Amino acid sequence: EGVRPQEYTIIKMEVVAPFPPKLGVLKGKKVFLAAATLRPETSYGQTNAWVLPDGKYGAFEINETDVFILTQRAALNLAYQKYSRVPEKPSCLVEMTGYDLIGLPLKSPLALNQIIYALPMLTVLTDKGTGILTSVPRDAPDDYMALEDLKLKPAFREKYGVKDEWVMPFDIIPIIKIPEYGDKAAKKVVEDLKIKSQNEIEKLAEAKRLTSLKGLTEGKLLVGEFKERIVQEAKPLIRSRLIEAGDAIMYSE
Ligand code: A2H
Repeated sequence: EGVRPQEYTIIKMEVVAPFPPKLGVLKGKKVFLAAATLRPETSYGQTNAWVLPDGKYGAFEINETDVFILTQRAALNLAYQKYSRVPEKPSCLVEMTGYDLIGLPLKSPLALNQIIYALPMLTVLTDKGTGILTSVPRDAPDDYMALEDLKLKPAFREKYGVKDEWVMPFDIIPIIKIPEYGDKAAKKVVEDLKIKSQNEIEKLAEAKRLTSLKGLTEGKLLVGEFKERIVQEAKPLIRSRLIEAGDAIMYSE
């Protein structure tokens, strides 16, 4: 844990009805996977959500209309933050594991892919953020490698009941161009460092270090309202747009 609070943006990834039996009690409500990100400006390039298969999650009523799926720890944190109506002891409408979420179809704000799916990632931390991530494999080395594992390893897909069509067609859209790394920065750096799996945590940390700073200061948006702007200028503007539209909230821990 750092000394300063970390400010995340929670992206509201809406679960498309009809819900599976496990989420049946939520019928008629607006239900979102609540994904914590530090890079809301990459939302255009979302290809899926990540959940931890063995992770414990719950569905919590956030205000009159919205239900968020996230860890209980994150729900408790939200209860003390201003924009939510989560009572101090948030009650869980239904408990679930990551397995119950795999394959859920989602509509996510700004995503150029209309429908994306929740997929398994083995390195998701349940004591950080909401325990749910949005995936942008063009720009995030962790996301790139976890998606490669699913694409290239049929046994891995089978183990988690992941259908081919939830994985295959999504990461073709360029979002950000970094002079040194091109418009597929995560792929470039992962290949340069010869990373072979999502479990190579130290090498992936190095890949993130290399892409993060350059991405922020030299990366240029290739799509959307703030096209041609440098990432660090576009980030607060895109975050504000998302929040004003009711598609995101701030979350700190
Ligand atoms: B970032 P920091 Cl495009 N477990 O979002 C593991 N990782 C988590 C997490 C959790 N519970 N919650 C959030 N994260 C990820 C986008 C992104 C991110 C891009 C590029 C880099 C990047 C799309 N995924 O992060 O340790 C989320 O992934 C590079 C660090 O709090 C979140 O931002 O600094 C980031 O880690 C927060 O990491």
